[in-house]
Amino acid sequence: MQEGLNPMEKISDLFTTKLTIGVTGFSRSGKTVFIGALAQALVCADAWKQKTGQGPLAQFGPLERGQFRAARIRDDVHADTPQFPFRQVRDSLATHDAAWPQATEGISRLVLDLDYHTTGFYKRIKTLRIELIDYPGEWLVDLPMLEQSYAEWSEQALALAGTELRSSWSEPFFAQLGRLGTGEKFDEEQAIKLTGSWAGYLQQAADYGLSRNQPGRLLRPGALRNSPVLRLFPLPEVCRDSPFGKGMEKRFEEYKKKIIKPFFREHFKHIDRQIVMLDLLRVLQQGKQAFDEMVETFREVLPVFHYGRKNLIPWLGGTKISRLLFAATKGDHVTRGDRANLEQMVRRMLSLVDDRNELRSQVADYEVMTLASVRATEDRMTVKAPKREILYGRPAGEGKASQWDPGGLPLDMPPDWATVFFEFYRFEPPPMAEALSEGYPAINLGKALDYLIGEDLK
Ligand SMILES: Nc1nc2c(ncn2[C@@H]2O[C@H](COP(=O)(O)OP(=O)(O)OP(=O)(O)O)[C@@H](O)[C@H]2O)c(=O)[nH]1
Ligand SMILES: [Mg+2]
Repeated sequence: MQEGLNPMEKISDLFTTKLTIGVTGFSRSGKTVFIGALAQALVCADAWKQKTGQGPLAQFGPLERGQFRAARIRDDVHADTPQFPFRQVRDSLATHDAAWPQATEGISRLVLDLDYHTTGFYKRIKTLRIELIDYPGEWLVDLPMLEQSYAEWSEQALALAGTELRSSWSEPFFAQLGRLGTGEKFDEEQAIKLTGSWAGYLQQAADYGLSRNQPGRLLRPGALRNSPVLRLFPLPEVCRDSPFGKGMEKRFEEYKKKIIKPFFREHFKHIDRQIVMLDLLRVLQQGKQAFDEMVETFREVLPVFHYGRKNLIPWLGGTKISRLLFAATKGDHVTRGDRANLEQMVRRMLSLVDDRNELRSQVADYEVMTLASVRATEDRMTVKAPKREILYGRPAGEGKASQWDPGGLPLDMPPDWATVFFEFYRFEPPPMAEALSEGYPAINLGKALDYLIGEDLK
């Protein structure tokens, strides 16, 4: 129970059911926009109560059945952990010159109390508390490091850094490494410099859309920025026996113990439902290498979602995630007909990832959806024959909204890269005059919420 609550609140807290919903995905995948839009839609749900099937929460069962009463943001709960910047997101989106919210870093949470009527004969009012936790997908990518020694990790990370595409970004790191002696003393200044080069290389790879970037905290340090435990990078065999190499090895173990494990123990372990934001469109636009790495990264990370005690991380004592939703985000960037294709692509990508059928056998329940948390485009048709679907919106850098043809999504999986023609326009949010009272227009936001918690409002 929370400090600072009055006695009535404390009593009602005892009868409140609680659910923790994890929201993850790589940087720029759409976590902040999703949480901001979902919270705004819940707070504004009243506006849509008489209009079944419309509004941002269309298909959220409890609202459509008339069970849902109201949602309240609870600033007083978990007042000691970073709070999701709900108001900043709203101030940025719900204004005349709407703009996407700023990138966020690290972990944050938003707590909402949802009041609803029970479904039985005696209609009682109950409260479901949802805690939305926004955490970087980059942190999950560190998981395989737990199983590795420093030597194993170094060999793998250096080999990856030397591959085509990545090698142009890692060159400064390798040049610096070449000047490191084989009997080097441990020197913090040296460690800072090399970490800077390694982090710079990782950032360039991430900006390009590549996903196997370790240590993930170098990209998303959260509260640990500048902390010595984040001065970590791989070393080749010739350097690993020196005092410098031994110092790095110690740091690697410290990183596992003090950074990776606590995140899983303190946060991940308590997640009941999980949504994974997947910006497949950007990966498709970047091409084969970004796509292949994403499949590989998912293959390594997927076991973390295994349900129950026999999960990949035995020291954790299992995970509780009973519903896992893969959301193909920014679904308003493809034409209407392609939204079903996008969902289908994610399903096929998951079957590439999951060649041992673990999703079906080890994950409690999972679903795939195309999602646009804030819809920035309208669906239109061309006027002249042959008519085809196009998007109406304003890509970044354009003065006004007009019609755009993003091309079609590839139908094969893995795609035939030579024939992929898809253009990702970064659409700006339109002015949304009624956003403060009605929420933002969306695609499948209510459906996503219904999958995650619909059955819990009984
Ligand atoms: N059109 C459209 N664009 C979206 C949507 N969601 C996210 N975006 C775009 O994706 C960008 C990143 O979204 P965020 O929600 O900030 O992504 P994030 O996962 O929180 O990223 P980090 O804070 O960097 O980890 C936004 O600035 C938008 O350009 C959406 O529903 N529709
Ligand atoms: Mg964010």
